[in-house]
Amino acid sequence: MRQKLGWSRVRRIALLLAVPSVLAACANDNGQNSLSPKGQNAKDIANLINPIWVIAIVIGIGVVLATVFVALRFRDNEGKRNPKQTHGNSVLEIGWTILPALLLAAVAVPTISLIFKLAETPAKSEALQVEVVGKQWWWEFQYKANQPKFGVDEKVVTSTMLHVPVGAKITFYETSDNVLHSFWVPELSGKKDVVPGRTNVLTITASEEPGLFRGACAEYCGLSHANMKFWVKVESKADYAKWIAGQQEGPNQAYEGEVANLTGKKYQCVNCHVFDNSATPNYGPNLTHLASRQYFAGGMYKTNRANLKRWIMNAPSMIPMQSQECRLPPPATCVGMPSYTTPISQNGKPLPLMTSREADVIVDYLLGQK
Ligand code: HEC
Ligand SMILES: [Cu+2]
Repeated sequence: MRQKLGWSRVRRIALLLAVPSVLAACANDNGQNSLSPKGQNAKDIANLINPIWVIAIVIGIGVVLATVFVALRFRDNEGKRNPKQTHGNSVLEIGWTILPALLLAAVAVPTISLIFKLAETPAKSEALQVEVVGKQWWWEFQYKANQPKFGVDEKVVTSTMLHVPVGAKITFYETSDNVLHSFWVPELSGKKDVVPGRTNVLTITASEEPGLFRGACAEYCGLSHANMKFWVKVESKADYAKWIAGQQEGPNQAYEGEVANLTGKKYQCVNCHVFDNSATPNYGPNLTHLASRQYFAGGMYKTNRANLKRWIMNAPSMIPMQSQECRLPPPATCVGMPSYTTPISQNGKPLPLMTSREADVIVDYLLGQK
C-alpha cells in the first residue's frame, strides 16, 4: 500500500537531517582541525584533498539526484509508467567503466607523488631527531644525543610536551613497547602508525610561527586511548634554545631528604619514574623537569598544585587505568599509575597509604623541577 508523504513526515525527516549538521557546526576550534593546516605536510595534504572533495561532491550530488529522480519517476504507479525494458547498452557500460577509471588515474598521479614526497627523510644533520615511544597511555619523546644544530648534547627524555623551533624539520622514529598506537598532529601532518617491534619514520616541518598544536593517538589502544593526547610547542629559536638547555641541566633541587625517602623508599615511585636525570627513560614519564611541562598526564591536565596533588594521591581517579590494585611496573599485569589512597596489599601485606601532608612534600618538590 502506498503511503502519502505528508508534510509532518517531511518535516520530521528534515529535522533528522538537520540535527547532525547543526551539531557538526558546533565543533569548536579544538586545535585538531586538519582542514586548517599550519605545517607544510598538512598543507600539502589539504591541497591534495580539497580539489578531490570538489569533484567527489559534484559526482555525489549527481548520483543522488539521479537516484531520487528514477525512484520518484518510476515508482509503483499501478503499472502505468513502467520504463522501456532493455538488456545491455554497450556504450553506457563502457562509458561508466572508463570514465571513473580515468578520473581515478588522474587523482592517483598527484596522490602517489605526494606519498613519496611525505616519505622523504632529510639528512640526519638537517632535522631534529626525536624518538617517539607510544606508551599506555601517554607519549614519550627522546631527543637523540649529539645534535649540535639543535642544541642537544646529551639525550633528553620528556613526555607529552614536544618543544621544537619554528620552521624546523623534525624526524620522528616511532615505536611502541606495548600495543599499536598512531601518532597524529592534525594541523601539522598526517598520521603514522606506531607499532611494537618496528621503527616507523616520519618527518614533518614545524609551522613558521610559534604555536601550540594538539596531537593525539589515532589508533585504539585500550582503556585510556581517548586520554592519550600530546602537544607540539613550536617556539622561537631563542625560546627553544633556552628550553633544550634547561632540560640538559641536572635537577633544580637536590633529590634527597624526605622527598627521596617518600618517592624512593616508602612509595617506590622510582620503580616507574626517574627524578634526577633527564637522559634516562623508565616505565613512567621522566620527572626531572616536570614543572617545565605545561600539561601532564597525556596532555589532559594543566601542571598546577591542585591537579598534581590529586594525581599523586589517586591518579586512576583522573584517568582510567588498570593499576588500582598494583604498585609494580611490568612485567606485573597492571597498566598505568597506581592509587596511593586506595587500600591494597602486595604479597599479603597491606601497603602504606599516602597522607595529604606527604603528597604536599612531593608536589612541592615536583613544582620546583623546572
Ligand atoms: C607502577 C608504576 C608507577 C608508579 C609506582 C608510580 N607511577 Fe607515576 N606514572 C606512571 C605512569 C604510567 C604515568 C603516566 C600515566 C598517564 O599519563 O596516563 C605516571 C605519571 C606520573 C606523573 C605525571 C607525569 C607526566 O609527565 O605526565 C607524575 C607527576 C607521577 N606519575 C608521579 C608519581 C609519584 C610521585 C609516584 C610515587 C608516589 C608515582 N608516580 C608512582 C607510573 C607509575
Ligand atoms: Cu591510542
